[in-house]
Amino acid sequence: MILQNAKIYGQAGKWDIAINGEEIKSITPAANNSGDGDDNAVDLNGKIVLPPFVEPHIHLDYALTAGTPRWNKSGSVFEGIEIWSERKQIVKETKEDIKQRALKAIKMQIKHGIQHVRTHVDVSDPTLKGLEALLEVKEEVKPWMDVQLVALPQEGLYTHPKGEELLEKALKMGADVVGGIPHYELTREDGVRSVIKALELAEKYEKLVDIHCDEIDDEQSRYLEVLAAEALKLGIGDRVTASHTTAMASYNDAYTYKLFQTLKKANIHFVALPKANLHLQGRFDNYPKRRGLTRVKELLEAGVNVSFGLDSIMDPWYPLGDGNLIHVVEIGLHACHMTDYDNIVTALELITTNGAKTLGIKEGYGVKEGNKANLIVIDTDSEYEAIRTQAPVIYSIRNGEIIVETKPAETTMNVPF
Ligand code: 17E
Ligand code: FE2
Repeated sequence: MILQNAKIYGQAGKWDIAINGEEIKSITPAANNSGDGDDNAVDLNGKIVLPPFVEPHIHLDYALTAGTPRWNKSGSVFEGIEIWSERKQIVKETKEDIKQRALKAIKMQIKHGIQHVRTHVDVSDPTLKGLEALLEVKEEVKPWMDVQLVALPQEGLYTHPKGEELLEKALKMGADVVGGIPHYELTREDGVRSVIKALELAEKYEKLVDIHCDEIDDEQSRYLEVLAAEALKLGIGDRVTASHTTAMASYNDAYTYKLFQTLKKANIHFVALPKANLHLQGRFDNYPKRRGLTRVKELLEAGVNVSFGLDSIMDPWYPLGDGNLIHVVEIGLHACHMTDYDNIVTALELITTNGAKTLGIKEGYGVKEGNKANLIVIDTDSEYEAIRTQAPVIYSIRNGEIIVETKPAETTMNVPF
């Protein structure tokens, strides 16, 4: 197959991308007749090619459960946790039921050009059937999606009586990443212990770490400093992610200045979830209401890696969501005051290269000769318009095969101008 007249995201000019089997064979300046005689030549007419989107933070075991057994009335993180806990008692799902929901959600993500996903999985359920389901899903979807599993002690590592035992079991079963939720533990001390424990387990089992960290509008919630400092001391920052960190939006600037000195040295990754946290945070504020998003712009300016994720597809925390990450980027740029030209034209890095770094995808990611032919095409020839129009993914190519093709909507207008 040859993709003719492609624009490569962030690069000038037009290119012909020749794909041989599963590999990108060559990328050469566009020539008018390069595809002659090749039935598999696709003229992209300057449309943008990128590496596949990376979803660095979703909860696939929760997907498509919103409203059962009840809707989240307060819209808060904490009511979400309560509802999920109730649901586990009331709705007796089998492993197969969980798999079916996760597969439906993954299909939505594939449709939107995602080929790499990190999903958190609740390991507070003593049967660990959610993890069993997702371990099977991970294998089954391999031809279309790379899946990383985070063992998340959703009901607390020390708050849940069996939290620690279940987390360790989940890691032995094959979870790739150690999770945590320190702001949900009963005391600050338990929260600190849970972060330290997560890092210890990551070292012991050679796993990555991704903590739900400070997902609360409490300016006193300071587990991020513990996570960053411990990762720095252990020298494993590149394997550690702080997710949500919404409390950072409420920290005072003097403290934040000091915190940033640690973050710059620690080299940990951040995931912000703009749609989910705009919805979940500020729920206990009267006016003025906080946005509840971490300091994305400032982190990026400090050279810290940040990616964007969706968090939820219709679950007790968030009632909407369909897997579309360009939409997350568009909203996130607004929410983080990043709607300046430079941030708009580089914004898709938030859901491509930055996410890939977070997941630890070291090799073979990117539109480059010799890499796997895993790439997507979006329906625009401009980085700026990609955001403004939220350009749809028109092709997703995996191992040299087109796995998604979308025909853009066609509109006829009967107006005189
Ligand atoms: N669990 C949690 O603690 N926070 C969230 N935002 C979601 C699940 C979706
Ligand atoms: Fe989350």
